[in-house]
Amino acid sequence: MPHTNYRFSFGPWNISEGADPFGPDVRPAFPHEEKYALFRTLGFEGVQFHDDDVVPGIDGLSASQISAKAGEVKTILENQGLTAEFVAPRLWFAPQTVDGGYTSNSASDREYAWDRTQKSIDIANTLGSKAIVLWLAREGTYMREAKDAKLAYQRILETINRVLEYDKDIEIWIEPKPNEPTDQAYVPTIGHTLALSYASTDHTRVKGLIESAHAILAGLDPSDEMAFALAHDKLASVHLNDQNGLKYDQDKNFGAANLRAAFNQVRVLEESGYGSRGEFIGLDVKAVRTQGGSPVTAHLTNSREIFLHLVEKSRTYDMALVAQYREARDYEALEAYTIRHLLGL
Ligand code: 3MF
Ligand code: MG
Repeated sequence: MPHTNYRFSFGPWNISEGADPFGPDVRPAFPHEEKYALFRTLGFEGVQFHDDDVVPGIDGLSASQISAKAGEVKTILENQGLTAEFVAPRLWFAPQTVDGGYTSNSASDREYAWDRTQKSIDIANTLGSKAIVLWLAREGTYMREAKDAKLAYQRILETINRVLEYDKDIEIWIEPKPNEPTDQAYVPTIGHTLALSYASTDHTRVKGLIESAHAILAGLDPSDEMAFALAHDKLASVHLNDQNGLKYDQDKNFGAANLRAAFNQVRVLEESGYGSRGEFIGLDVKAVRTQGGSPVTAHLTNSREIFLHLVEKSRTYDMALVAQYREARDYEALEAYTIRHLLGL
């Protein structure tokens, strides 16, 4: 199999001011417009967007104003040699989304969620991106009795079908996550995602985006989650990062908490030829609050570098030896070999 030449992407939110729920910004604001010039020099050619990353203040703007602003960003991307990977409706900031978007108990709030989704599709088209991403942030509950869960799942499926109907080319990539900000989220795993895909009116356009940390938060192994999507040819993108167990969503650097689990993600992607059809290696890594300077970008270049080192580890993993150990069912020897390989011994 020819070796994949990986393309990398991240979203402008990954270059952040360092605020967390317990404290304000620790670095001066760095406007998105100035971020685009950094991508290529950092080794990235794809940009991931929320609708309001492209069009700030989107709720107060008319359709033509939104389209004009998206057009401006498209020109910036072209000038920088960048590709818009996807646009995600941000359905977790506005007052209309406090109880969720598509699954809100309020009909007018559900309409607001649809409106933002439609706008995201229009922006994606202007940017030349083929997909919207649904990270279903507030589609879930804190108190289980607060929503009719069956109805909620039906509403999510209805929304998917509505998108497929609204635009005959757009793809929907669902990014599952089991919790945070809600106590329990609907669509917590890639299994849920693909069930929705197959239940939709055009499953070929409904795929998954797997974030390593989200799989870990669900108590699952990210590489197996990826393999599941790959087995269905439905892994559209990834958010590689890391997570130190069942805590808040940490978005640590790729490989920083569990190098072996990171290796297995890279190995599974490599073995299936992920990326050979232009799929991006997306990174969703957070700049730590303690890091000085502005903009802070080392977490991005470090994560990208670790990924590439692990690609090398994957390409030099002795598959004949692995086959031999599997055949002999000597998984002790297989594990010892794998660890030695990762340690460079
Ligand atoms: C949430 C996330 C988000 C989504 C992004 C795209 C900050 O845990 O990972 O990243 O990926 O909002 O929908
Ligand atoms: Mg993410």
